Amino acid sequence: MKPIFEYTKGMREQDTHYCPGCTHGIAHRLIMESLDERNALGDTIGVCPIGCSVTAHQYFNVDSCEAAHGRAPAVAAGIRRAWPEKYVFTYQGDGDLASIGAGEIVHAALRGEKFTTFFINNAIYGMTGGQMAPTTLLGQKTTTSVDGRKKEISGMPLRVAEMLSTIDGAVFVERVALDSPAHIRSAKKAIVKALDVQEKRLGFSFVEILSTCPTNWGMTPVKAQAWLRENMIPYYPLGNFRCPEEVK
Ligand SMILES: Cc1ncc(C[n+]2csc(CCOP(=O)(O)OP(=O)(O)O)c2C)c(N)n1
Repeated sequence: MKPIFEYTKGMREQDTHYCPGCTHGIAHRLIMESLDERNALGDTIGVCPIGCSVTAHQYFNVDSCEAAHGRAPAVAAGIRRAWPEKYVFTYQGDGDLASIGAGEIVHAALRGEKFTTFFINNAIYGMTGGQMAPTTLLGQKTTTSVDGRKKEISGMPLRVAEMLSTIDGAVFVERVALDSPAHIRSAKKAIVKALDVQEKRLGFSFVEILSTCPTNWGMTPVKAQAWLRENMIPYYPLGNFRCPEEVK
C-alpha cells in the first residue's frame, strides 16, 4: 500500500526539547521538508543560533554548525563563499537576529550574500526566560517590561522584513506565520522560493516566520495561536516584500 504520509527524511527521528505549542518544530519541519523535496539534504549546511533553537542541529538531518549569538550571518557568508554550490541557511530568533545580531544581518543583506535566513519572530527572548525583544509589541508584558512595552522607553517594535527589503542585496523578502494550516502552507511556499533564489545565486533571501512562545507569553498553545493572529499579524503584515522575476 502506498503511504499517504511519511516523516520527512530532513528531520532526525528524535524528540525535540521544545515546549508544548512552540512553533519552532513546525518551522524546522517546513525547512527540512523543502530541502528534502529538492534532494538537497546532503548538500546543505545550516547555521544554528543561540536561543531556544541552539540545538536545532540535533534535529536537522543536514550538516550544521553553531554560531556565537547573532553571528550566524557572518558564519553562513563564509561557508557559502567557500562552497557556492551548497545550500546554506541561518536559523535565528528575534533576540539573536534583531538585537545582538542586528548589524550582522544588515551587512549580510547589503553584501547580497547568497544564503537564506529563516527569522523566527516570536516577539520575546524564549531561552533566557521571556525578556523583551526588539520585536516585542507595544503593551506586551515580558520579564523586562512588566507593565508592558512602552514606546517612550523602548521605541517601536522593529519590522525586520520591511527594513531588509530596503536593501538591494536582499532580493527575496517575505513574512509568513505559523498560526493556521493555511498560513503554514504559505510559509512552505515562501521557504521553497527562498531556496530557489539560493539555487539560482540571485542574492540574499530572507523569510520572517511569525511564531508562538506559549510558555513565555503565559498562554495555552491554542490561545497563543490566537494571540499571534490578533496581535502580531496586524503589526507585522504578512506577504512578500521583494521577489526576483526568476522565482515568481
Ligand atoms: C553574547 C551573549 N549574550 C547574551 C546571551 C544570552 N542569550 C541566550 S539566548 C538569548 C536570546 C534568545 O532569544 P531569541 O533569539 O528570540 O530566541 P528564542 O529563544 O526566543 O527562540 C540571549 C540574550 C548569550 N548567550 N550570549
